[in-house]
This record gives sequence, structure tokens and C-alpha cells, in this order.
Amino acid sequence: MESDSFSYPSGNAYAAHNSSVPTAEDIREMTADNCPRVLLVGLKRSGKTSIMETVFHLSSPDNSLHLDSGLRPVAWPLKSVPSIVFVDVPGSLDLDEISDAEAEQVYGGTVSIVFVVDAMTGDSIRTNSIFKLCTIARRAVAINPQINIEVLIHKLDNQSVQFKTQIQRMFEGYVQEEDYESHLGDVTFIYHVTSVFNTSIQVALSKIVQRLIPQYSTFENLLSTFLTKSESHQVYLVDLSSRLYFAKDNGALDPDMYDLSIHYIDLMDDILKQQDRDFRGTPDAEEGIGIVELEDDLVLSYTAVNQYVGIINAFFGSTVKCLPVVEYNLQTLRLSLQETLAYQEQSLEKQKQRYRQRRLSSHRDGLSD
Ligand SMILES: Nc1nc2c(ncn2[C@@H]2O[C@H](COP(=O)(O)OP(=O)(O)O)[C@@H](O)[C@H]2O)c(=O)[nH]1
Ligand SMILES: [Mg+2]
Repeated sequence: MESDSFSYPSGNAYAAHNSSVPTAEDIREMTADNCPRVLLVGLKRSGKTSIMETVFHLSSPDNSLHLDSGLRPVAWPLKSVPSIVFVDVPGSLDLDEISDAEAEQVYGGTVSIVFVVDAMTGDSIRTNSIFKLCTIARRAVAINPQINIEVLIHKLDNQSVQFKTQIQRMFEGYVQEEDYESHLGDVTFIYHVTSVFNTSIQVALSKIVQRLIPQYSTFENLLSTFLTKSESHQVYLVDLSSRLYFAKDNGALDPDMYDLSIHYIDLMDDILKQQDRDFRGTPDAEEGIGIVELEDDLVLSYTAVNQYVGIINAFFGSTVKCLPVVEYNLQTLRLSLQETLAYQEQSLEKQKQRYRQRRLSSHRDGLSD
């Protein structure tokens, strides 16, 4: 990370330095060593900074009402997989108007574009937003065909499932129309309906991150085997600082259970803070285990895998009867996950080295031309 060039505004996030007018170069520079990079893009006021603040800084969604319009791109590294970096691209930087050389630099090192669309705006803003989404997607995919295009249909807070499905279909229709007119070809758009006022935003970002985790299927297999052997209801591998889940067992997501799990981590965080401890930072966190018994025989247990990653396991039954088996299986799972995480770190490091070498050789080629 080129630390000289950046200032750190809050938490782990860092912003491009000295750029009152943001440029494409800021984005490339601030994450050059941190490939893979995820760009958060969208019109001004679509909700990008609120999303980053709520998920990575654990701010209350109500605080987002008072956010300033950011001028500089801000990078948010995922603590447990620091090579995955989200970059909040300010709406003032028009990615659809950058030069071809700049587009090459920006999209070449980007693995996902997360385009935030405000679902509650009027027709003209919506049309503009969809136009920008399609223009950016077309250019990005032409340069980097591997790039994922993820669309957040955002600010759908308390609406019914039917309404959300209807709005999503409507947006898909608009994009198809625009897509047809601009001959986008085979760009695949992946849609998510989100709001910072519920866990839909964590679920969406979790799925976006999962596509970038090289060892995702190994994690999923380990968790699924554990689930079957322990007769659990749902088990997640969670990034403790953002509450995003890297992986879960292969059953369908139970959103209420995930919601409860997030609250459980919040609660443990509060308790540890009161004791001046932090399960994300202290060495003894590695030994951490917590358990809480809720209504209807539901038990949630937490097991630290390392300082940044933990297992949340939800099961039904009496703790006295089930705990010995579950605990034994959890320790086995924990060891396997630690090995897989170490292996993943090595492979991501190699990936970064390859990326750096490619950059160096293309730079040398450029000089010798
Ligand atoms: N109702 C609602 N408002 C939101 C949501 N996310 C963001 N906002 C509001 O949208 C406005 C613009 O948000 P901001 O994050 O600054 O947008 P940005 O310019 O894209 O970074 C703020 O007033 C936020 O409170 C959401 O999920 N629901
Ligand atoms: Mg912003």
C-alpha cells in the first residue's frame, strides 16, 4: 500500500490525498498493490458512502442522513482478506467520461463493479442512472471480460417482498431496453435489492465478496459437512469487523437467523468493549468461544478462527445435551478453516505478485516504445 499518498479518514478506510478533483489515476494508485478491487459506483446521493459507513464502519444507518458529498475516492479494505478492497468512487468522478487509457487502468485491476441505483428517485434520475450503468458496464467488460457487474437496487427499506420483486423486474426491464439499444452483448448483470436499514445490504455484499474468495467452495464444503454432522440449523464463516459472511453451509439462507447472528456479534462486541477487550484485536481472541441460548431452544455459538474471522453456528436443542458433540466438531472445523485461510492468503499473495509483475513489465514496455 503506498501509504505516503493517502490519509486515513476513519477506521481502516483511506482516501486519495490532495485531490479536490478526483481522477481515475486516484483509483488505480490507491489500490495498485491490493488487487482485487471492487468499485462502488453510482450517481451522487445514490447511497454509496452510507453503504460503506454502515457495513465497514458499523455506523448507525440514521447517521448517513448527515453525510457530506465526498469528493475523494475512499478505499475500504476487508480486514480479514485485506487484498479485497472496496473503493467508494464519488459521483463527481464520471467514469463514463474517462479516456481509453484511464479506463484501461481502472477496469484492468477491477474484479467487480457494484453499481448503486436509488430505487426511490424520479424518472429522469433513474434513466440517467441506468444509462450510466450500461455505459460503464459495456466499457469495463470490453476491457476486462472477467469483471462482475453487480447492481444494487437500493433504498428499498420496509417494502413487501412482492413490491421489491416488482421493482427489481422493472429495473431489469429498463436495463434490458438500454442494453438492447447500446448493443451491450453478453454482459451479465447480477441484481440485489438493498437497504442500509436492514441486513439486505450485508447479504448482498457477502454474496459479492463470496464470488471473489478463491477457496469459497472449500469453505462451503467444510461448513456443510459440519452442519450435517452436528445437526445444526445454519453455520456461517463471518468477517467480524463487517459482519459479512464469506461462506455458509450449502442450504438456503435463513435471513432471520443471519439477522440474529449479526445482533449476537454486536452484543458480544459490546460486552468485550465494556471489559476493555476486543475479539478482533486481542491474541486471546483466538481462543474465543461464546454461547447464547435463545427462545424455542435456539442456541447461537461463536468460535474464533483467528482475530478477524469467526464461526457462528445456530442449532436447536438443549446446550447440555448437544454441546459436547458440537464443541468437538467446531474445534475440528476451526482447524480446517485455519489451514484453508492460510492457504488462501498464500494464493492471494501470489496473485498480487503476478499482478505487480504484469504492471512492471507493461510499464517497461511503455518506456521502451
Ligand atoms: N431510505 C434510505 N436512504 C438511504 C439509504 N442509503 C442511503 N440513504 C440516504 O441517501 C442519501 C445519500 O447517501 P450518500 O451515502 O451520501 O450517497 P452517495 O453520494 O452515493 O455517497 C443520504 O441522505 C442517506 O441517508 C437507504 O438504504 N435507505
Ligand atoms: Mg458519497
